[in-house]
Amino acid sequence: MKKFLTLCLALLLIFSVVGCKLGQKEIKMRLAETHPADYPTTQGDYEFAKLVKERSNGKITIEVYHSKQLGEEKAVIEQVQLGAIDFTRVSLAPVASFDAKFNALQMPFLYRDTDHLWKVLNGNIGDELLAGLEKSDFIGIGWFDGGIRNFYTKRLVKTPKDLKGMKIRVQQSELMVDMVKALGATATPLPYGEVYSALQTGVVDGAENNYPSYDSTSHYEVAKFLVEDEHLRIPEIIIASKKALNSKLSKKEIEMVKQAARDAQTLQIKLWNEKVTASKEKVKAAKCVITELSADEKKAFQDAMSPVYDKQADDIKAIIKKVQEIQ
Ligand code: GTR
Repeated sequence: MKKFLTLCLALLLIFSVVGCKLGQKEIKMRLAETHPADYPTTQGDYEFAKLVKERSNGKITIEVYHSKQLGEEKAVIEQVQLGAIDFTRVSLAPVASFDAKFNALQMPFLYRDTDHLWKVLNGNIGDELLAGLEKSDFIGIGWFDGGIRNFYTKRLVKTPKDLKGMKIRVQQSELMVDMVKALGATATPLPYGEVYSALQTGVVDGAENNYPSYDSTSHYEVAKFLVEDEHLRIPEIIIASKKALNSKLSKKEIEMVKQAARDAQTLQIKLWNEKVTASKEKVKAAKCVITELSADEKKAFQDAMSPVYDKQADDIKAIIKKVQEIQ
């Protein structure tokens, strides 16, 4: 009897040790990022991964694969949807092909300022849209700053008329194609990594992006005229695979991960602002021609956007209205 009891105790001990170890098994996950390691979104990804690791007591590790190691954004988003990649930080533009409602958060000239943008993203509208991603097999994790986008070209542009007939690279997004068409230019959707050579070889005459991207991709070397028309503020988004997360993490852990992304925003925004200033100085020093516009001159670009707003479906128009009403 004594022997039997000892055996039972020993087995119990073994099972509890094994069980405990299993419970603590390290979970490794991958996050795909298009930008290089020192870019503000990538630094934000690292901060997010650090917070997740700390808050899971070392159980959950998110490895950041920067510089397109896992592919271009559109292909990566598809992989996330299938569950082959756990997370990605991408621009909202290509995400709208999976859930068109997101166009309501990236219409041209939508936000009055940065404060307006953050009230929308971190408020009910942003939360509801992130939650809606589950229908498309994603989990919306959180937002980063993607700044303001301007056109840059091989010839001087000051008015929408100057863009007429030019070939302009846009992200792989119907909305961005419509935006450039409304300005009388030809839209050429291309993956991010192909833009430099497209500009260099004259496949396109220009593109559009924020200052940090204009700088880090060296597009400024081959498209020297930038016009500060400020047509877009496209948020950066972190999305995850619903399939992968639901199989690897508990509901509580998923909530913790979302909070970690929210808390990583502070550092990402700080680094973003610093980078915008540094990039602007760098491209000016490289003799790029920066054309500043008056409010009236910017309005000419904005006025050209009415057909893009008119084209939106009613449900999207309703969200746009809500966004515009946020004070
Ligand atoms: C950048 C954005 C990237 C990518 C790129 C592009 O501003 O951070 O994720 O979408 O623009 O224009 O393709």
